[in-house]
Amino acid sequence: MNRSLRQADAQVYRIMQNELERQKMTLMLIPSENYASRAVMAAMGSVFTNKYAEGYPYNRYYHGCEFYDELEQLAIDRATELFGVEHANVQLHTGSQANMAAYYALLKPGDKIMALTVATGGHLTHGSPITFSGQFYESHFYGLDPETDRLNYDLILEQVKEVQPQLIIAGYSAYPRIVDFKRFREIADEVGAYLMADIAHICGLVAAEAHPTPVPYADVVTSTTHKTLRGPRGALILCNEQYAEQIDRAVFPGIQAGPLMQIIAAKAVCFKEAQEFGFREYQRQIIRNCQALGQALLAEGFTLVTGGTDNHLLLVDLRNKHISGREAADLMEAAGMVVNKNLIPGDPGPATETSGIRPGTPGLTSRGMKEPEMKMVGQWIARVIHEGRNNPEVLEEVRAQVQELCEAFPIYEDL
Ligand code: DSN
Repeated sequence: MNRSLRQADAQVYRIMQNELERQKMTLMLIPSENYASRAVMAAMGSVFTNKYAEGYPYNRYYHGCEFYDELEQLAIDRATELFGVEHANVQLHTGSQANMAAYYALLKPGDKIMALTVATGGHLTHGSPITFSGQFYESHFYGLDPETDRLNYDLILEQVKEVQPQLIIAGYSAYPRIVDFKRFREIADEVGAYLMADIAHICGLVAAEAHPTPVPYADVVTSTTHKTLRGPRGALILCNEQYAEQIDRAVFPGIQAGPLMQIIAAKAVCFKEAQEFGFREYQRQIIRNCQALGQALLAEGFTLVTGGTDNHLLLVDLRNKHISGREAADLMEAAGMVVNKNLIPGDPGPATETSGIRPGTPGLTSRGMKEPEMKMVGQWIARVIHEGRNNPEVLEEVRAQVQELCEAFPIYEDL
């Protein structure tokens, strides 16, 4: 029991060391990823993993929960303060479960939900027929404006009036522009629907007021905690007192049993970090970096969906480069730049191939990189996509430049 990981399991230790090296020496361009702080990781790997604490603070089904009550209440208090909301449930294991719990709290099976399709930037759990959300509920979708690829609120209102959903979902995995949650509230009110905001991607931006908050407008806000917020892999739900009991009951005992208290500890740490000096500036730099990366790609002849970005991600339409998103991402990975392939609006390709990539800047910004580095990264992406096919020397040259940059902006120096 007292052996170190290295002593107890040399294989897992070796794999972990390899992954650490990969993270150190490659550029994290996946917009939903980030580097959690050492403090967040320490809380995740702590004695809090050893205890069941089913229930909620000061109302548990297990004995011995004295410190778990204190811990979870601290996490809840920090979350409500950070987001300016009356209630937070911090027990959700994942973003998908947060969405499941929100639907379970507000809807009956067969009720109508309405969101953006996955193909245009929505999430699988927003009604895709291959998930519970499209099978337990009647899912409908609103579209983007075909001219601008942006949310067109007048068009959404028309579509919503036709469907008359019980729940409207505002929140996206690949939408590079500001979301007008106030306008969504007005649309929901027109048909008497609940409004759920899924802010998983923009959670850190919202916490830092670098993106307008949905809190005054949405009935329920769901989010992960590990993306722009830079906390542990997990999720939460925010709501006002009106829905607090419904939400808590839907989470436990509704869809989850034992909370991951070590993750709740790490969430408490990340909520504190998000209120510390520097976090607001970090979030603003993520956006500036993303805009600088977008400018660099535009200068290299790339097409950006909507022409640019207001947030932490870009959606690059590769059709004029005659390369699929999958192949571009493969080439970039070979050069040390890890990005998602991604469907673009109106994409003719399958999700496994796609016509786009979705680069983002939370990870690079956590390393301390700024606009000049974004310009270099944009030029490397262009070089790899323009010249990298069947050209291992180009990939090697760029990989060496990437590694030099990684060494200049280290992560986890003492690991
Ligand atoms: N996996 C998240 C993302 O990458 O956007 C969504 O679940």
